[in-house]
Amino acid sequence: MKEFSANITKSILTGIQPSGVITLGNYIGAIKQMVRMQDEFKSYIFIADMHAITVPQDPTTLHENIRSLVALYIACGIDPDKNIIFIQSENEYHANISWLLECNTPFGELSRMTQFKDKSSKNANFYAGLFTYPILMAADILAYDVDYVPVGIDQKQHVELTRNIAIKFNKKYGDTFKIPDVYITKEGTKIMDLVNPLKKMSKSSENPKGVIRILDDINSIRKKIMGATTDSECIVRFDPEAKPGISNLINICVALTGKSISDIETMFEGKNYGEFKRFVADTVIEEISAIQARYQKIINSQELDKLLEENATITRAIAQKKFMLMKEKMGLYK
Ligand code: ATP
Ligand code: LTN
Repeated sequence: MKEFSANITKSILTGIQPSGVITLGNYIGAIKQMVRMQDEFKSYIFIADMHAITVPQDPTTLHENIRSLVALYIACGIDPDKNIIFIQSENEYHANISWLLECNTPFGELSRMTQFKDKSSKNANFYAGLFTYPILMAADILAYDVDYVPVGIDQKQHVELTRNIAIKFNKKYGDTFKIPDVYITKEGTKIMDLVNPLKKMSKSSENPKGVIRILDDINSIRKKIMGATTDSECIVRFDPEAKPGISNLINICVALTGKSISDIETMFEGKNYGEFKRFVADTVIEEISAIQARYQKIINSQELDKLLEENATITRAIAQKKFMLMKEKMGLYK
């Protein structure tokens, strides 16, 4: 059975929605950071599939994306021996805890969540789960008594709600939850869309030419990079305002090679954009093909099933204990 190293004392938990195949932007901006954190914290990383269904999903695609995301994380360097990687819906106690928390969350406070206001204003036919989503997130977090919750700034309000729910619950029923702190993941380099470099590269983008997905075929990755929007200056120079396309390609190189911006500028002094793009494509392809090779070994392996089963058992036991404690505190039948 997996155990965290004894000299690591602080814990983190974070969830990722399986809303599509991850992009080069997700890899550079989020996953590489998680890989760096895994030596410092006990890390619970889960696939938030129950959060994903708060908006309509195609069941077949969703099903594939869940397992694929687990395999991709491991292929990208998230070490299953250092992290507990699990699937949210495999642990029914998240939903059970969520219900008990729903009955302890003021409606007014939940109504202030800006993500709900944004998402519900875009489509009038939304479901109740979109509204109660932050309480499920509170359940995910509070079940594990973690110290920190690493999230992007857009999720900060949900973690603050989690803290408020936990503080009030502890006051009302006695000590039940550890109060977690939000850990705002420092904005890694933001990778931009290759066709429109003024827009973030995003999983849900409509134009596939601007987005590199980690599972894209290698030839199409090369084509996308060779076709990336640039400018007419023909000098490889970092200037995000005047030259967003070239600066984005420089950022990709910096993130993947560890070279500095000026190293890259010097390397391509007097050379044309074609040569620079070939270098970018080679660099990206080298990194992505290594990930894809590892992914292919993992995706259909029985070890992956075993890992997910084992981690479901571990996390179920932890969350069940918290659920039983909550039931007892709230006076439910035990
Ligand atoms: P969606 O299109 O579904 O909104 P997304 O690709 O924008 O998805 P998120 O799921 O919102 O990505 O974010 C997952 C993580 O990846 C976050 O930590 C976020 O900061 C990071 N991330 C997303 N896009 C980029 C990007 N283009 N550059 C750097 N980091 C990114
Ligand atoms: N809502 C988050 C995903 C998420 C999460 C969590 C993050 C679900 N439960 C618990 C941290 C902790 C998102 O959409 N990125």
